[in-house]
Amino acid sequence: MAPSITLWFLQASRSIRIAWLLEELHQDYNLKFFDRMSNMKAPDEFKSGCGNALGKAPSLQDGDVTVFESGAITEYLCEKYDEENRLMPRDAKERVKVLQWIHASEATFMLHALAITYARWNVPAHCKDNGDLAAMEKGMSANVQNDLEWLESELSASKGGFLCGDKVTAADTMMQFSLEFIMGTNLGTQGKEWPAINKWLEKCRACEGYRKAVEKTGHRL
Ligand SMILES: N[C@@H](CCC(=O)N[C@@H](CS)C(=O)NCC(=O)O)C(=O)O
Repeated sequence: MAPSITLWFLQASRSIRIAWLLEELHQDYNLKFFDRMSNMKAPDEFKSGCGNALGKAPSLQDGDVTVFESGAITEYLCEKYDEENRLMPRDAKERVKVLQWIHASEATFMLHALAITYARWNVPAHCKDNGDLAAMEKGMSANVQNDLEWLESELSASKGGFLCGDKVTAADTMMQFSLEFIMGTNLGTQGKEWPAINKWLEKCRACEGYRKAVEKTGHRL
């Protein structure tokens, strides 16, 4: 039977969060894969077909339901398909921790890091030459470094090596992309090392579900 789920996937993007989650949930899905255009935007076919009014990735269709915003897609998929509560714990205290990371991945980590990306993309060339951009980045790195300190200390205290214990949860499937993006493009890191974060990223990359998602989608940052 054809899978009911279709993932609109843009290379390289937050879409990998959802592909990884679908693998962890053992759900089959159709993949609509698109490369970015030279201006980094999604192509028109993606924007007109994905069902997200903003034309952003990821977007997911499941039967007659369309969901976008990676955090909302994550909550939707867990509610519908995580019958054993592996990705989203049933226990209220554990569940709230996972929800906190799901929301922090976008509303804290990506928010602060993207301010730097947008500055890099948009400042006039002379600001790059005269050091203004570097000064801006230094100022904006304060928020990112706070976020990274928090994550570093949580991971250092984690007994199982993942964000919420010894198994992957939706906290990891959401947060991993944010950190790959921040570390991979040195957004606010200012040359500092984050050993617990790096170790956790290695652990995420080694997960079978993540490797399957990368293989199926061709995701590469
Ligand atoms: N908060 C949204 C962000 C969506 C978003 O900005 N997606 C980017 C890729 S990571 C995108 O579609 N960019 C292409 C474009 O703007 O055309 C989410 O978590 O899904």
